[in-house]
Amino acid sequence: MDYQTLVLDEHDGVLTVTVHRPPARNALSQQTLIELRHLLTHVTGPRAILLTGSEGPAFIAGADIREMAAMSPDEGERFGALGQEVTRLLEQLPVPVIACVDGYALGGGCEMAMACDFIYATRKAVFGQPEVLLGLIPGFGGCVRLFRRVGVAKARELIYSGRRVDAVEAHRLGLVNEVFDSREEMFAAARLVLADIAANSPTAVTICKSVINTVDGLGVEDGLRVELEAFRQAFTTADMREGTAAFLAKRTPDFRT
Ligand code: CO8
Repeated sequence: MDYQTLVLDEHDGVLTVTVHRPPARNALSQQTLIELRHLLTHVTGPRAILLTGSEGPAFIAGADIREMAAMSPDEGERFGALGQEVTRLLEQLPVPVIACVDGYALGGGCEMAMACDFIYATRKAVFGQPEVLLGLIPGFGGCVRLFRRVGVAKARELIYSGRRVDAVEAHRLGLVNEVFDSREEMFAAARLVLADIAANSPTAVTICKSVINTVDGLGVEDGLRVELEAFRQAFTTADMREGTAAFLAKRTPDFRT
């Protein structure tokens, strides 16, 4: 597929996906979501993904309001389902995905960021779910994911009020892992943490991601059962044999998977 609204760049196994619609503040049009769906269902090879927006005032200023304004309820539902599918694809990729947020991450932009494993941001970042200001509701998973990150009371406050929070407050709330002074510092730190992750067993990291996704929303008993099954799975891998042997031999592990 020829991507019109995404820019891709792969370096050292890290694929940077940049949403690029500067005139619309990188808003998610149907075209952008179809491109993201295509990319995420076909991507093979990178050991990690960075999701960002093209440089400017916004990371992603939400779903495309111009397109939504003309949609029937059926079309709106199809659009919502497409956005949800993209967030689920991001969340379920077997490799780590970091959102690098510089500027506005509003509505669908905040929802895309929350579908990533974690979020790094610049001081310029602004987060919010302002859908109710438009007579809409968060439809790409905001009602489902925000409270898991910031707690249910804060999520209610943010979603009902449509209030925006800056990067420092988003960090305090646990929505953002770290705040950086510049875009360059943010990307450098993201690459550094991905290098740390890459030094570990890729299989074990993938299993951890799958367990965290699966237990999200389960009770403790069911969650522990899922974790135990995955723990058993880790024992079947060559990485586990190599990692434990390397520790005992006081050498660096050589993970092949
Ligand atoms: N969609 C379409 N166009 C947009 C969007 C958007 N979300 N945001 C900005 N634009 C466009 C503007 O219309 C404007 O276009 P034009 O130049 O043709 O007039 C251009 O981008 C620049 O916008 P501004 O002049 O407003 O730029 P500023 O830098 O002053 O402000 C803001 C940037 C703060 C991001 C501001 O543009 C803004 O508030 N945008 C809207 C933010 C918003 O409300 N987002 C939530 C949208 S709803 C949503 O995401 C729902 C997700 C779930 C959908 C489920 C479907 C069922």
